[in-house]
Amino acid sequence: MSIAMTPQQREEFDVKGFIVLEEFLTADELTRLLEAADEVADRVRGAEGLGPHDPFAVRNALAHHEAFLDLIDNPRMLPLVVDAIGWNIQIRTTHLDYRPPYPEGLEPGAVGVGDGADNEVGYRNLSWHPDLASDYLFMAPSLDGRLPFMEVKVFYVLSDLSEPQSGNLWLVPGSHLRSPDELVKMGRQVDPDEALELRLRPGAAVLWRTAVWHCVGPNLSRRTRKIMHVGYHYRWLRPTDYISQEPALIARSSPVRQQLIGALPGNGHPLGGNPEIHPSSQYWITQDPDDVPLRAWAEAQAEDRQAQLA
Ligand SMILES: O=C(O)CCC(=O)C(=O)O
Repeated sequence: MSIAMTPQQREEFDVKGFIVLEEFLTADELTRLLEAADEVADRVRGAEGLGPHDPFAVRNALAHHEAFLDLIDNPRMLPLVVDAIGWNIQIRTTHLDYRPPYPEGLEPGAVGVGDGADNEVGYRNLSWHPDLASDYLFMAPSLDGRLPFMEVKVFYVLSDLSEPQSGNLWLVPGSHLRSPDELVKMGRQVDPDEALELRLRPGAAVLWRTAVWHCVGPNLSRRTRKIMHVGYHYRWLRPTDYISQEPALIARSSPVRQQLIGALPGNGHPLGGNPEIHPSSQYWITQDPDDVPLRAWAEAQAEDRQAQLA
């Protein structure tokens, strides 16, 4: 049973591949995240020797600021995430993208093609792509050429992306149902009628299947693009941002948060009760319910919801 998603949201998520939630963040959450983004940006620029106009992204952002960490189990978003992908999940990636306006004279390529001077000087994610699919990552045979459902991300809009060409996220609605090979055969050029430039105000969030073809448009505005993505995938896949998080971070986290940051909250052996003769990863078939606290959490939420509806 769904714990938060409405039937209409479920349909949008299944058919288009994403759900837009305008004004999702409260004013306080947004202010805190923007302050965090600027603080982390100052630190990263100092550490990497970057100038004020250089774009950059920070991965494993949750380890860089408490405001980013708090996003992973945001109490209004986590129920939607669990409805979308289930409870046996962890964070694959959390990333902050900080993209100042393009310098004067920098010529962007066509949207999604990645053939402009902006691509050459290192602006990232300008070409259409689904996540978790490329010739060096996932070109394994599949049932019908389509990507299996592996993860969702939540895109949080921190700066104003309501005007076109402000470094907006572009999506091809419904493309999670198409084969990545089709995109390759199309020369990664998408019919403009099929592409959607999301125009969103600060505080909006988008829960999306990352198999949806997407890209970032150029930032020809006068504002820095500041956004976060929080990616959740199944615990039996490996995260991209970490092997394991810092022990101190794990120790001070709640059990649900421990699960989300890739730890096993219970005291059992990660390979189960008979690790020598019959090892069985507890990220797969979990014997101790305390090792997957999001399950009990989701079941309690579902019961509450049922009681409310009765
Ligand atoms: O920065 C963005 O909004 C999109 C990032 C992206 O395309 C990716 O991480 O695969």
